[in-house]
Amino acid sequence: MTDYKTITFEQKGRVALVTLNRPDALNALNAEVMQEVVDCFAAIDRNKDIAVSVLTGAGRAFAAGADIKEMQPQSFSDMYVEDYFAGWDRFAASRKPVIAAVNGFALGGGCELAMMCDLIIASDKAKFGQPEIKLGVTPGMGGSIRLTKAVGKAKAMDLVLTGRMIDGTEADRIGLVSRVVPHDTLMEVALAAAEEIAAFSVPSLMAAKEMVARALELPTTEGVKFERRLFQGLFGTADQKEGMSAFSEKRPAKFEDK
Ligand code: DAK
Repeated sequence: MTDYKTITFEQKGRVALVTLNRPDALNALNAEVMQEVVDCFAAIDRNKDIAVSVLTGAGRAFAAGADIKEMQPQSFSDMYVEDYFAGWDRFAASRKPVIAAVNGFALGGGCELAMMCDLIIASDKAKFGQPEIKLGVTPGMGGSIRLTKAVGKAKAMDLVLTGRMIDGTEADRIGLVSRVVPHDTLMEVALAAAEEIAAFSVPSLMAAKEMVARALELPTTEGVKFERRLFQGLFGTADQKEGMSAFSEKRPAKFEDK
């Protein structure tokens, strides 16, 4: 789980820290990065000792988008037959919570990757944008749908049609990010948030993630039913008994992810 070329993986207690590590190319996302990220997060989902992950980028960027040099020569049939970049759907389907700690440029596929995560904590020096229009294309990794759901049509059209960048503070104001923090405190805040979440029971974290994610896709009555079934199911866990007993006994809960 540590033998990667384009990313780094560290484990800090129940928190995984995954860093996109092509700083000379501003962490541009090529096929190798995608495969390594997908493999790494599949391993995190299988690892019983990890509850939460933080995804960040080395150097000046979170990720400055898909690798333009890799994409430039490709034809329609290359893209279509290989289903280029479809692997990112597997990352988006990760079952444990993922926090994007956005340290710099999050452009194009980099902004879309951040939006696949569950929380986005941004540095005030971060730069978000969907500049694909300047390359003669459009968002292709879910940006048109996830961005529009996050910030609404008016702001999404502005970003997608002009390709302009916004900073972390504007991204916070329009609802694209969960929190914006001073640049120097980014990793401290992101890891503290991850540790706070990692103290909870993994089955309830997975259920919470799944229900909020489905809320964006389901009609209200179906979403409420889906939430209720997951909520009811958690009464089959030992951690529900422990969490509620600990409350009554005025002591901290000791969860076992069971
Ligand atoms: N791809 C490849 N290399 C990149 C890159 C990228 N996206 N972004 C930066 N680099 C490289 C630069 O080429 C440069 O490399 P060298 O020339 O030194 O070899 C190095 O990183 C440093 O960049 P700059 O010299 O340009 O640095 P500056 O500070 O001057 O400018 C910048 C920073 C972020 C403003 C600029 O680098 C920039 O505009 N980068 C491109 C941003 C961009 O357009 N991003 C969107 C890419 S398109 C798909 C799904 C999704 C996608 C595609 C397909 N399918 C499902 C099929 C996604 C598409 C995209 O994301």
